[in-house]
Amino acid sequence: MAGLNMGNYEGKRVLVIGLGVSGRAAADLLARRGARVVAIDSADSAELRAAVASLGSQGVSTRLGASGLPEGHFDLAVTSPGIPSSLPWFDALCAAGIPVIGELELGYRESLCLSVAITGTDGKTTTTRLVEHMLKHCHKRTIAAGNVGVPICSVADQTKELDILTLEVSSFQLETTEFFRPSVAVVTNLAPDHLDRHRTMEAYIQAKGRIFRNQQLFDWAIIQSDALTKLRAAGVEAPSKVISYSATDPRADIYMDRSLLISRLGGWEGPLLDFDKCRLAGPHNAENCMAALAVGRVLRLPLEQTLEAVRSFAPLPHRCEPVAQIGGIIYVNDSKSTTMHSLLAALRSVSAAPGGRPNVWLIAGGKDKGLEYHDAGPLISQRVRGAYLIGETRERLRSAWSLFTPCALSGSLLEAVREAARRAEPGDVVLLSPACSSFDQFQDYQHRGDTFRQAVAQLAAG
Ligand code: UMA
Repeated sequence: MAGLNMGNYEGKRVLVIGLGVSGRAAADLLARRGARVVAIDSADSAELRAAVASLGSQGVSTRLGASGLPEGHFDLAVTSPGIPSSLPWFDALCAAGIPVIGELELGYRESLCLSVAITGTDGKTTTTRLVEHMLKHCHKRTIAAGNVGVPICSVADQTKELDILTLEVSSFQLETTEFFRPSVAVVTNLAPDHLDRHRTMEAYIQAKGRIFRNQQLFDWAIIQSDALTKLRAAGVEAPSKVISYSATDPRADIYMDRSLLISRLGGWEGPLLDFDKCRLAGPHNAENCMAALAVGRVLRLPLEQTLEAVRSFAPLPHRCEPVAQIGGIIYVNDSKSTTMHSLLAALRSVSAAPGGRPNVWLIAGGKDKGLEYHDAGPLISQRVRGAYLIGETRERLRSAWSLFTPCALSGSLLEAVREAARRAEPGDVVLLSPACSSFDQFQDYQHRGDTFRQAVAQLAAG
């Protein structure tokens, strides 16, 4: 069932908090529904002023550089995902008895089709794009929205023309949901992330678990086995029908044996797909394919067409993306890696040297998300010849890893690429897999990955 158009916003006074893409989309949707919208942001810059200019013509009152809540009563407040609930604004809204929902909840309430929602620590965007590709290949009308960069509020009006909305949802977005109920919910994996915001792994898992909160018995939960164990240990049970999947646990409903993805689900038993025939690579991507196949199964898509779609899906940029081979050295851009979990997946996926000697020159580091870095030590000692560390976390990474591999601090990504290239030999891999977010030095992970590509292109040019 869809979001049911639960709200009547005509004449209501609504406060929107944060004027990034989500806040702007929420303010725009609410204004079109007849609400009297006041939208605030603690920042004030020429860029932001230009971005919010069009909202003024819709009657939205915007306040940049806001340090407190605007005067007067509000019927509702809608927050952006990046606004932490620890912000004093939340306490003030609560004290005033003003209901607070997130932009995802608002967009969901205004949407008019079924939704598939995908969350997890890593692999969310790949799985979301893969499900979108598969649905389109099977002639279903869908749009990918949510944490992929397209706020759900910006597509809510198009949902009446869709069969299914494919949503990537983050722990930040799930924290402020109330009635959000995807018909199919996917959890790709759970590993430490965003601990600077959630503080504990327990709180992070609880936030992710909210994806199931309103599901019904007839809905579906498609959960990677290890994530299922962690959810259950945290007391989160999906009320819906559960399908487990894993590239490493042969007891899962969908599992991997050598390169075969195999189902043991009743009525769907047997090998489904030879993963070696896919354009995606690595066990983490095998799991993303299993999740997509399970979504296809529960949505009753024709198997042959779903298999064609999974086989033809091309890897997304900035994810274990080989960008060049220069003098026998392979350069891999994995800028999307912002957790230890994704760094480990990258180290397992890049090609090994004959005899299994360490052959990776790793470039890592960036903005601190409160993560623990020691656990990667054993795999780093097996795979990494040397690490060049950049950004805010470089000293912390050096103290965590220098027992396992030689570590050097670099002043910039460019310097790290040059140093790694100077030391690398044919058969080696220079891998950018930062395990940290990019915002200390770059606009976002795409900017970081593009900077890596440019540095490699300079090497190639001599
Ligand atoms: N702001 C305040 N006060 C604060 C904090 C922020 O006013 O205390 C303001 C900022 O000045 C800024 C605005 O809030 O103007 C930014 O809002 P936002 O951080 O919610 O960012 P949006 O531009 O609305 O983008 C959000 C998601 N961002 C975050 O979750 C941090 C995008 O995910 C998402 O694609 C987009 O909505 C559309 O749904 C990005 C992300 O990094 C890609 N997500 C995290 C991840 O993938 O790990 C969760």
